Amino acid sequence: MPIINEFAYVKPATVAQALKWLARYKKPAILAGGTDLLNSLKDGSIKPDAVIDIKGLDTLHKISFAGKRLYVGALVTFSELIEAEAVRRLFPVLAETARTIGSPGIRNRATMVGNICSAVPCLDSGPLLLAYDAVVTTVGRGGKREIPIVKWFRGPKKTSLKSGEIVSGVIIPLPEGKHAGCFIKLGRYAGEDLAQASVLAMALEGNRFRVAFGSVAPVPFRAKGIEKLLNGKQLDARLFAEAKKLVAAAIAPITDLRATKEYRAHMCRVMLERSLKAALGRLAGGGPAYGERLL
Ligand SMILES: Cc1cc2nc3c(=O)[nH]c(=O)nc-3n(C[C@@H](O)[C@@H](O)[C@H](O)COP(=O)(O)OP(=O)(O)OC[C@H]3O[C@@H](n4cnc5c(N)ncnc54)[C@H](O)[C@@H]3O)c2cc1C
Repeated sequence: MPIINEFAYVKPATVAQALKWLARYKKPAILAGGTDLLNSLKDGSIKPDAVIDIKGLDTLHKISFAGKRLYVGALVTFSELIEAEAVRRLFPVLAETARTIGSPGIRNRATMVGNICSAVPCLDSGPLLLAYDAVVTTVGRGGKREIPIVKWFRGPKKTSLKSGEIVSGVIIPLPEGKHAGCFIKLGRYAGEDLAQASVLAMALEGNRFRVAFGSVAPVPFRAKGIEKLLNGKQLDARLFAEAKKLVAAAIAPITDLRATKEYRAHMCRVMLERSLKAALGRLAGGGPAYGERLL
């Protein structure tokens, strides 16, 4: 499918220059890896008057770990996240999540920041960043902002980014004490498929839990009711059954070409129990290994 809409193409060398270009056009679009943007340009769902290619902004292309916070710059791809030493050592569930995205070709181009800027309900970074209480950092001509991820997603394809701003990166705080996570994604087949539903469970020392869902509501979200039920308790068969009963009220799935809402709801219950058990197993130093298929 060709791109038939005309637009200016600019490639700034600095963030300041990018902000200047952003202010100059009425409907600018930022281009990072292009894995979503190019499709939107081709199908005409967006018609920008300028495409601002930020790939030359080296300051946005860094991963660092300091002060118990992982910083992921806007140009860091999923492949780079999987390879990063701090991610492998301290955030294995981040690598587990990143490995489920698209294919190696997509992961080599697609950025985590582009993923949260596209903000489709099935984005895989959503549950992960919510479970970590991540913070989105932006820069605009009015200055810098830090937006808690819980306030970032405003609806399908809607975020808290203001006009004239660029996302500079994401801060992912390392939780206090020992913790382990598990991401399970339901897809129609192995390969390049978007999530029909996804769950990220995190177990922290002291019987504390974080649970986030994706693809079963207009935006990814933390299931606070389920967390409240589980926190402070030893999980047993009765508690798993009670937690699964809360799933229906927590999610709002739809029926679309990828799945029925009934199937999504059923599988969310299955994935909730499996992800919690896997997170607890990992916290205890056992398996299943990160990346092992649990569906
Ligand atoms: C075949 C295929 C398979 C896929 N599989 C998955 C999958 O399994 N799971 C999944 O979650 N996603 C999947 N995706 C989507 C995923 O590739 C994208 O969401 C990707 O992460 C977006 O990053 P990007 O760098 O390519 O962004 P781009 O396409 O360049 O941009 C995406 C959007 O974000 C905006 N944007 C980008 N960077 C910034 C910034 N720094 N500041 C402000 N706005 C910005 C752009 O203007 C655009 O609106 C798939 C895509 C394809 C084509």
